Amino acid sequence: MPIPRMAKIWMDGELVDWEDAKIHVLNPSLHYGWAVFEGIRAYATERGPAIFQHRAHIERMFKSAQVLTMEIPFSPDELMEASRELCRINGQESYYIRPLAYLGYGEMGLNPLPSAVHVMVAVWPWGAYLGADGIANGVRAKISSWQRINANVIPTGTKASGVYINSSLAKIDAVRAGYDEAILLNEHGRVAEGSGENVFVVRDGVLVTPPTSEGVLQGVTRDAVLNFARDADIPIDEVPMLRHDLYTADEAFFTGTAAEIVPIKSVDDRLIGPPGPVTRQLQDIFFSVVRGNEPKYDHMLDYVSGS
Ligand code: PPE
Repeated sequence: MPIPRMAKIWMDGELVDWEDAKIHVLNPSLHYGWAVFEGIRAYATERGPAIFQHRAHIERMFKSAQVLTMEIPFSPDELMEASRELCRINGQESYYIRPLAYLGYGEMGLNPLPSAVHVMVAVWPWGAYLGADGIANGVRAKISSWQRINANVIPTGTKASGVYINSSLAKIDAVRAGYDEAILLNEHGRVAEGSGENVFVVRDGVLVTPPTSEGVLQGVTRDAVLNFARDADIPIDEVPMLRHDLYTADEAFFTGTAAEIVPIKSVDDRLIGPPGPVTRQLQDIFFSVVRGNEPKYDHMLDYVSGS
């Protein structure tokens, strides 16, 4: 996905011109994948761009940093203000927001502790992650031969950069085989998640998703969807899932910040079907909330104008 060039990037408290936001090639985070990040979206609303579940994302980033023993030299409020500021000055209606905490240049070797921690935040418009047609009509998923990392390999609730080698290996295989997205199984052979999404099925009217103890990221979108479902009296079951549960689902979908809510129309060529009523209902609620059209859920939005 080519990144459109914006005016400014935030680096350690300074607004830097887009093309000057550079680091040294001997940066240890580049060599060892030792960094933590978030993916956040700001949506166009009548009151200007609004960031969905901003604090939840930033809090997760601090938890990721805590696990990696990285001390982020800014407060959550400072990082949130950095994102709001970038959304205000880069002149777009909607954005993907990417904060990253990484190590500084100076040390090399596998002990990250002597390296200073730096933070950058960048924003740019990012359209439908799995395509507009994917959101409308569903995507074809393939179960990966790559196993999802387990919590004793790298903590799975941690959005660490290096973890994404696992996701990317799965993504490559799925795309090369002609599918849109991969679904990874955990070390027990049960369903974990997509390369960058949580996965849900609907079975006999019940919304089912694996619990985080299955080694999946506690997705902010996943939490929001569970919340919307609860409020809409859709029964929920967070239980381990087998691939059989995917193949025989009444409905299935992915959730993620980049992906949003994407129906899954088939898994390993077993047809699930066009987007079903529960998927549609949850998509409708989600897109209405993020566009600022649901007063009940307005607390989930951080309006960058501050009003
Ligand atoms: N699982 C994984 C492995 C994952 O990377 C994400 C987000 C999710 C689940 C959903 O989490 P949430 O966004 O909080 O609902 N993936 C991010 C990175 C995607 C990328 O290609 O980069 C994202 O969606 O921003």
